[in-house]
Amino acid sequence: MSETWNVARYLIHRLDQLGIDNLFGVPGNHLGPFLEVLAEERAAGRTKLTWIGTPTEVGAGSAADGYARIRGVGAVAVTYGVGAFSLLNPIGGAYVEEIPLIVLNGTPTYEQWLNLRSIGLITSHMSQRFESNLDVYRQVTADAQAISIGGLAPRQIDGALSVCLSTRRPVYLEVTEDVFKAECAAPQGEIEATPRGSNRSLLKSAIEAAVAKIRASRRPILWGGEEIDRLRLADDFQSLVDETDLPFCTTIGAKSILSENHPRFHGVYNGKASLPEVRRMFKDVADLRIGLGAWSTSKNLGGDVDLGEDWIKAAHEGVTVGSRFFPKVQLGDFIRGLRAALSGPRLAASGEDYYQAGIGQSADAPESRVEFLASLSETDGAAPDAASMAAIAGFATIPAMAETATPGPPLTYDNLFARINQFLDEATEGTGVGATNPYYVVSDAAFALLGSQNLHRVERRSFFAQNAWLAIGYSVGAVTGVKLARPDKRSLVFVGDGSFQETCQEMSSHARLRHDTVVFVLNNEDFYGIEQMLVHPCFYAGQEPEAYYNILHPWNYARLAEVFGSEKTPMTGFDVGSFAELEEVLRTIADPGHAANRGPILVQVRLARLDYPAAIDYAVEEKCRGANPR
Ligand SMILES: Cc1ncc(C[n+]2csc(CCOP(=O)(O)OP(=O)(O)O)c2C)c(N)n1
Repeated sequence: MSETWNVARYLIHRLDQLGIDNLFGVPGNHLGPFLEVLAEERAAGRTKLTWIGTPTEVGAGSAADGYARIRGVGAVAVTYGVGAFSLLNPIGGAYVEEIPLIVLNGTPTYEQWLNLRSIGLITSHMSQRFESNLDVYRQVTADAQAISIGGLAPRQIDGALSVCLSTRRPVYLEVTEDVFKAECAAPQGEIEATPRGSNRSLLKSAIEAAVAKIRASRRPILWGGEEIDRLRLADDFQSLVDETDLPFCTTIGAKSILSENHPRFHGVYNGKASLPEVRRMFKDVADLRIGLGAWSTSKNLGGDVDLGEDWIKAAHEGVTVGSRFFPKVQLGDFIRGLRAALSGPRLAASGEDYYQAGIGQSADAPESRVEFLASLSETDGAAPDAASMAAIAGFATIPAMAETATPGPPLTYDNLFARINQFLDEATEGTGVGATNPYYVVSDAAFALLGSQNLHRVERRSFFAQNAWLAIGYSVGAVTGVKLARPDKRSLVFVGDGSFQETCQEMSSHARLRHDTVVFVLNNEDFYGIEQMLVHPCFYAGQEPEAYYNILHPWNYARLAEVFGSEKTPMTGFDVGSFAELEEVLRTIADPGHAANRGPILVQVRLARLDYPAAIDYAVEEKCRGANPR
């Protein structure tokens, strides 16, 4: 290995060590020297790092975010000012959603800064505020460093990367253009997350308080959240479930942390937007809710709150038991502590029912788990299986298609997602928690998210949405990173028409990279539906007109395939206006021999402006007098 190190090479080496194979971005002259060194390093066989140029910085940031959600960490590089400010939105999202990203920003040279200071000369993309980029990124990163001296770069880079891994949040490195090739010391060792331990006595107190509350309850339920995903605690969570036999829901943000075939899984709890059966169990049947790594966000709570004596919550390195708070407790320690405390030898040895074995032995007569489960389901007392979950979701309403090609009933959000659910299930191989499915689902915000939240995902970590930050259009860029991180899976994206208009050009990356991603553009007659629902829901009860600002310019979405595709990099567009056309497209997608599957597919699905997913019925019912409940 060559002995000479410079700042760019140092950084590339560190990205390699972190397992980052793809660097997303949009170039600019200030980034030029870095990209030259990258080419040299690749030519010398010293790095696998591959540059993935995307049409926009928002797309690059979203792709890096999607990549990092799967691989654990991602990176994005842009140019000063114009690029960096465009990238701000996805980095804000990664900050809020705790996605570790490394942002590299190439800045003007030292000489150019001196020119600005001495004679006021503004080089392209500079602002008069010397620290404008740095200051802005300090708001959305865990560490922000300006590197202008080669000799100091190793310390600044390593420090920031270590913060990135330890806090699971983005970090920002700006490097002056002329310093990328400046000499620096060789890297030492590897960068690792600093382990964060719990305070032993607070951990013990938190577990004791939680166990006492659980034992005093009769019907506790777990609520697995996003930190189980971010901290890779799925195995610990599953052990807790298996050994205690407690039922669990997840947040939308943690959807598919465990296989949704798990017998104790009871659906995605999202407040009033949950399936009625899920909400009934979570809110009415269960008498204690135990949030593990679940964040208090509006999309996780759908109009509800998670406060009170009937809640235990562990998140953000602390535990709340009713009104008591225990800081400095790590989620992993807490989950493992609960498991040890709740699954004593009595349970394991006797194989006895969880409730009969102690928990629930309050002053009241204990209720057996069988009774508890029976109360969850009117039928046989068992946890709902995939079919009954689908039925609960309204997924039983899939119209039966006649053999002959009739257009079928009008497409709606609910029957569309019912059919997609069936389509996904048809592709599943195997049963139980070991089942596999070839598809990865990425949902955008708005009605798409409400529709896709109950899709049945049999594999762990096979669904995500940017469900706290909720920048519309995120999914179309993010899925570029998903496919690069999980080439073995085929991604399905669900995105509203307004959201798609934000980032549609990111589909050109899908075509360029010959990804087989399928993007379903849900076109409710050129309309920002959720905005209408949030501000003036009574439009949906026929009581007021649509707001002018929610009306979009109509596009011919399917024809974007002609714009982004080429002979070498094909892309196919479909326009689906009926159930029969949907069937035809699904048959095409499932046919590996079909030419359309050589590249990405865009499916415009035409829905009515007045339609919306049943999950948000409650908004119309609560706010519009006399509205007909469906
Ligand atoms: C980047 C960004 N800009 C604006 C918003 C505000 N916003 C939230 S949802 C929405 C409309 C989404 O419309 P569409 O994609 O057509 O989906 P629908 O609501 O019809 O399901 C808007 C504008 C946002 N969340 N993100």
